Amino acid sequence: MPAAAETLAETTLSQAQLSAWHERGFHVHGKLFGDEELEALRAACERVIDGAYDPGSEPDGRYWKPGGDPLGVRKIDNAWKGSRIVAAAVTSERLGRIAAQLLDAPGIRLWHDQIAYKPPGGGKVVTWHQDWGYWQVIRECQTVTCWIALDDVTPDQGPMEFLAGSHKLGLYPLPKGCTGDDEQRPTLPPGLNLPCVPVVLKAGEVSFHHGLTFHGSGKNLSARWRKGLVSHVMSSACTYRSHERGHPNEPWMRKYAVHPQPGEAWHGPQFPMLWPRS
Ligand SMILES: O=C(O)CCC(=O)C(=O)O
Repeated sequence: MPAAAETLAETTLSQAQLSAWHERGFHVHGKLFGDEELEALRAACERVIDGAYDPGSEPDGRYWKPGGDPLGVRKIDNAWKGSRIVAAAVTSERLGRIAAQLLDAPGIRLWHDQIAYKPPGGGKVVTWHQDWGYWQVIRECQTVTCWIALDDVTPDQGPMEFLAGSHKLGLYPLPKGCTGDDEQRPTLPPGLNLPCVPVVLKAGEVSFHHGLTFHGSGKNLSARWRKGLVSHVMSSACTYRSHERGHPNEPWMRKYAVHPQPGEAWHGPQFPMLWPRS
C-alpha cells in the first residue's frame, strides 16, 4: 500500500493564534516541513557543518570548524549561502507568509539564518536575551525568529525557552556574553511573574518569536543531537540605521554592489524576500 500523503499545517493563522501571539510574543506552528524535505535538510546542514559547500559560495560566519570542540554548538551564520537546500528552507514562502501575518507586514525579508546544532551531552547555555538587542541596525522592531526543528526536540535536549509576555517589557540592556554557562535572567518589574515555556517541537514544526521576547536555552543533556535551523526575518518595511553596536551583516552585505544606505529599506542579495515572492 502506498504511504499516505503527508499533510503540512495550514499557513493562514486564526484570530485566536494571532491574539495568543500578541499576548505571549511567540507562536508554535504545526509541521511546515515534510519528512523528505527534513531528511534532505539534515544532510545539507551536515555538509555545511563539515565545510562542504555548493560550488561558488560559502557561509558568512562560522563559529565552529571541523576539528573544533566536539561538544561545541555548531553555529553557522548565513549557511544558506553554502547550500541551495538550506537557502530554500530559510527563505520558504511558508515561513514568510506566517511571519507577515504575525507582524502585519507588507512583506518579509531574510535578516540572516543560523544552523544551531547542539551535540549530545554538550552545547552551551544560551543566555536569556532579546534578539533585537543585537540588531539595533534595524531601526524598527519588526522582526521574527523562525526556529525550525529538523528532528524532534525533547525537554532534555536544551530546547529554547520563552518568557511569555516579555516582549511587552521593552528593550533591556544586553546580557554580558550570550553563550556562556550562566543564564543571566532579566530582572522583571516587582510583582511580575512571567511563565517560562520550553519549546518542545516535533520534527518539521516551527516556533516563531518576536524580537523583544526573552529566550534562552540550556545544555543538551540527552544522547541525541538537538538539530535546529533558524531563519531570522524582518518586515520588508524595516530600514537600516547605523548604530554603535554595528552588526556583522553590514560588512557581509557590502560584498554586493546593491545594499542599503542608512535610512533606506533593507534590500539587495544579502536579504532575499520570503514573502511575497516576485
Ligand atoms: O538555538 C538556541 O538554543 C537559541 C537560538 C536563539 O537564541 C535564537 O534563535 O534566537
